[in-house]
Amino acid sequence: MVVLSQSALEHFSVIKTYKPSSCVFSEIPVIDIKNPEAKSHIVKACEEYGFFKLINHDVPLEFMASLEAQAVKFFNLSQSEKDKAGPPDPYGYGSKRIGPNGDVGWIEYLLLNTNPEINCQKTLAVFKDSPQIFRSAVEKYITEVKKMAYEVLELAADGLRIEPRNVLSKLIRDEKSDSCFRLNHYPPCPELQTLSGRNLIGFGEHTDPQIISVLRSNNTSGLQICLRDDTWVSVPPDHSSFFLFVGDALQVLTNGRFQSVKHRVLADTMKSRISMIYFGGPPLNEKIAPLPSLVSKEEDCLYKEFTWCEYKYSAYKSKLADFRLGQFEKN
Ligand code: GA4
Repeated sequence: MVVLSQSALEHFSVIKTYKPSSCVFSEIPVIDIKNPEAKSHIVKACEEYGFFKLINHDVPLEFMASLEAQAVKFFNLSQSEKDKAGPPDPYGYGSKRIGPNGDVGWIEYLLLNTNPEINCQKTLAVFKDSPQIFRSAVEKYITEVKKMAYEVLELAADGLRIEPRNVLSKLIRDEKSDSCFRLNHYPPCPELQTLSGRNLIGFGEHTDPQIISVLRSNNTSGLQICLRDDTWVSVPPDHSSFFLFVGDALQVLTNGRFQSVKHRVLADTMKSRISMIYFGGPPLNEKIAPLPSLVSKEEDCLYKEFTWCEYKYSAYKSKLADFRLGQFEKN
């Protein structure tokens, strides 16, 4: 008989469970960034799914492996050590609680600003003798992933035939860009499967507020995306590729031509899932509105103009699953 600890039971009562969905996303768009047709493939994938897998990139695999090793090292520390890097306000270590409004999941994480000077000290202090190794692994990885994200946004602009080709990438390239980075650990959860045959939610359904998100995970499954017909499909993991997500701000900039994708992560019953995600956001004072070249007549403009700061503020007042763009739509 499986005996659940009291604390596990308490968590299961608040964290949502789902009947396992066996549907694997077999048509996942796979884009070779070096293919001469990549620009049109990216546009098609962003229009149809708001999501794609990117292969043949130049991010060294050893950068992914070293950062994953650092993440494992951190998450293997005792709870009291990890707690010293918390709470996430919004940066720092968090466990089970996601955001400030009562969302919870079977997860622990480190949320960092991509500018290491911001809010990183309490995290680095936990690495005691080797904070520089962690910091350098994060920096090397982020530098390469950012370069790749710029390239993807430039290819997207080419594919959309908008000019200049850096009209999107400059927003996340700006030195004041408000981008962040998260290391997630979804511990395995064998008890729940045995008890009820259901899956436990690791990170609940949501869209990312930023422009673009770049995810890399180890080879443990769990990521699901929601298709336009509202069905959820599982994305097979691939530790040497990246998965890219259109965020809400890119939906607005493209006047809804690209759509941000709802996604979630389910905890695995047997294996730990480790993921690292770069969220490319614009500077806080940047005005976000549909690009004029993507709006033929003024009446076709779907969104009101807002600053990234206003959007972020409203996101932090919302629950994870809320439809955050609703209040910025024109009627
Ligand atoms: C979702 C995307 C990123 O992980 C994140 C998340 C943030 C958080 O975990 O602090 C939010 C969530 C995310 C959207 C709505 C708000 C803010 C939790 C939450 C309930 C770091 C982000 O930028 O927005």
